[in-house]
Amino acid sequence: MASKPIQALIEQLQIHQSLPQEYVQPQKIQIQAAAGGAQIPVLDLSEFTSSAAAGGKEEFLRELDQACREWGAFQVINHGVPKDILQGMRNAAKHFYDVPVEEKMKYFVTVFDGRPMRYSTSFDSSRDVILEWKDVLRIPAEASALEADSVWPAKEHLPRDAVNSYGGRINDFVSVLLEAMTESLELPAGYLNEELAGRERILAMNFYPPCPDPNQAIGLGAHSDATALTVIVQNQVNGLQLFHKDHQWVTVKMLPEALLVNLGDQLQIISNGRYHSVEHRAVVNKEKLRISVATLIGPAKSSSIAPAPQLVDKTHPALYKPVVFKDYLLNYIKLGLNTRGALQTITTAKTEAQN
Ligand SMILES: O=C(O)CCC(=O)C(=O)O
Repeated sequence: MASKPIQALIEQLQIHQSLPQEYVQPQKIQIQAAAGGAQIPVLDLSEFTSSAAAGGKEEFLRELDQACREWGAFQVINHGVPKDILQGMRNAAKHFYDVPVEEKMKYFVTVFDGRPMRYSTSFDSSRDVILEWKDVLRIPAEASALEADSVWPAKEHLPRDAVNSYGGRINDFVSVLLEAMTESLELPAGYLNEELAGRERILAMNFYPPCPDPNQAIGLGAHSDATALTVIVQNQVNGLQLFHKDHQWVTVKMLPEALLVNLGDQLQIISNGRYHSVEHRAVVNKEKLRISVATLIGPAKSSSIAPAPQLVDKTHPALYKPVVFKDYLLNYIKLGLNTRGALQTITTAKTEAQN
């Protein structure tokens, strides 16, 4: 059980220079990604949004479909979110990190109780036996001036305009992307945007400080996201790894102005397993602070999620039972960071027969 952020540990570590035992991962976790050149797909969204694009919409949809089936993740360029808004978000996250940790302790929580603002460490520091080398601030992705006082840190700790501008533009981007996915799945126009109407949008600012022994620690343990999709920007430091069945763990080499998209469990369910939620983790390093900002996008908590009827037939039986997103989330949190654990609880006998 961790009673303070890693940032608060660091001064002590400068004296001891060794990794506290509670952060040492078991030997069986292979921290290093396989060497080699595998790289996740890069998609140019302007091929979907602009009628003048050279590659053409069909080609974009084909690449999107392949990326969602094979990787469950991709980078997007020409996504429509201006560079200054991306940089504003990175700066806002760094601004929060630079606030003295004593001042931030008033936001720090160790319980995972669904409150809208959570500044914490590890995944669930009240239960994790081995801790992740990560502090995180989780807040709603957008907030009105009135709401912000209760669900965001104080203005002087987090620049609100920058976060709101980013949250709004990412939401627009997600609407376009969901429409493209709807087309690539050959679902009726608007299908995924309707499934995700009134969507949950959480912004997680992840802080991975330099670690005295990165080969023994992990920043974020392997998992797939409970949500529908996650959009990530980061500072210039890589560390996110994705699992691919042929290449094993692949370190994402993030293009500076790209958005990274990870598919989550809800898209795997809605697409009846045609698209898959990607298992991912974050590794740490000895020299540099890594900051990633993840926008986690899920259905409204009360939405019932099930495979799209258009994707279910005799040869493609429903692989998942319908589930209310709120119940799925509660189960996911109860199981802890556990790859596929929550998905397994809603798989049908057909899924088991296929595996
Ligand atoms: O740090 C990263 O790049 C991954 C973040 C992430 O997957 C998450 O916050 O859920």
